[in-house]
Amino acid sequence: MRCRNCGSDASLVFADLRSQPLSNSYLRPEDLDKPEITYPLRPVICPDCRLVQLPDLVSPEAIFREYAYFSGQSNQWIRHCGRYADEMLDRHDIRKVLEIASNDGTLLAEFQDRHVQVLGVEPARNVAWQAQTFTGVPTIPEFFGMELAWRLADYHPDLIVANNVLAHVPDFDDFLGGCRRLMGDGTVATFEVPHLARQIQDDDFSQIYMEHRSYFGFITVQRILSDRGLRVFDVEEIDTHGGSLRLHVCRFESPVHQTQASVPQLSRWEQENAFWDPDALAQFAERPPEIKRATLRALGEVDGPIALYGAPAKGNTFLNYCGIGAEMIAFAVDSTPAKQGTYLPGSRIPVLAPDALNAHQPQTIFVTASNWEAEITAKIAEECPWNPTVICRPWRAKCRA
Ligand code: JHZ
Ligand code: ZN
Repeated sequence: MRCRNCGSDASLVFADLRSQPLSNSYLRPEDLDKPEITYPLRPVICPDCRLVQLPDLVSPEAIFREYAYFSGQSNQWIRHCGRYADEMLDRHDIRKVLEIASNDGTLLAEFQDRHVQVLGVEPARNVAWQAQTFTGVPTIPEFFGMELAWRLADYHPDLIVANNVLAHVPDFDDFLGGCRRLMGDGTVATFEVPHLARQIQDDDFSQIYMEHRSYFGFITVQRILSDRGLRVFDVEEIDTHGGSLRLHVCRFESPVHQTQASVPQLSRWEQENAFWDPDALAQFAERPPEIKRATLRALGEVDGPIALYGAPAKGNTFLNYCGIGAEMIAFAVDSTPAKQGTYLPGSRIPVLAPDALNAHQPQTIFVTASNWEAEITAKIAEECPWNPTVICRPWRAKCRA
């Protein structure tokens, strides 16, 4: 394919997870006797800018207009948002915030609580409706780009937030051009993106799915931004979604924000640890088959029914690649009302409310949202007095609740 960022021919395979249905396309009962469209999950590496990427086989409309992910389902995420708001208000003079991909308004509500004016942009109509109606966050139910930026030209945000959205963007020029259009010399934007190096270090291929068009190393994402007039002036490594980068960004020429030592330090670390070497990145392709074999061995040793706690998109990639379905997993539970009563795409494992655990009392619970392992394991210890075995990252050792 042609690299989404620099146009080079990108054909070095990063992983081959076979063909899978969209990972956030949970099935309703009436969908069970219909075919599922699958897409080849075979991200490739650009030899020049090292962007790991999937082709644009699915339109954003098809993925995002009705969405099953509501960020407020995790207490840890809500705490993360509160800490972020405090950090940014301590660091900058912020009176107005714009969040792109604001989901159910969980993060913007934290700024509202701190008497900051907020505006969200969220293309998933069902999620935007929840933000507007229940969270009370003004939300524009549209995709962000240059056209919307021009319409928002009079908003003048002091802070633009774009968490876990850059990976979904098909056109960096349009999206980042829109961000730059809304920024003045003092404006700060923060982008949180899963860090490719952490995914490789943690053997984590579960975040590879069609919605995630791009997978970022730091040097790569820094250059994607600078090629579009934006400068990373600071970078933090944070624990969300299995290990992410929080990029602090300003207009390239801004005299206000000086570039911190964290930026060259992380670039140097990636170069010194072979995360800037396309051939080294391509070695990751060997890991999914090994992880699949180890996982099936671990789950094959389990006596009795297994339940899942959490029905994340990343779990669907993992289950479908490993060929794990309803013959091995009795059911999944998830706190997201929109997911309850559905079936996981591909594996067709039924998704129930968490109280189903007590009704069935499975002796083994598998957590596929390894990024929420601590929070979910604590909930299991609290909600499941029969002390089930909790399996997380089954290709490693099992762990108990
Ligand atoms: P979670 C999302 O992916 C969607 P997913 C998105 N595509 C993205 O980019 C990545 O995040 C970064 C449930 N749960 O957060 C809630 C409980 O039931 O790992 C969720 O359905 N009880 C925007 O879907 C799922 O687990 C709990 O106590 O992989 C977790 O999904 C907790 C903590 C979670 O994101
Ligand atoms: Zn490239």
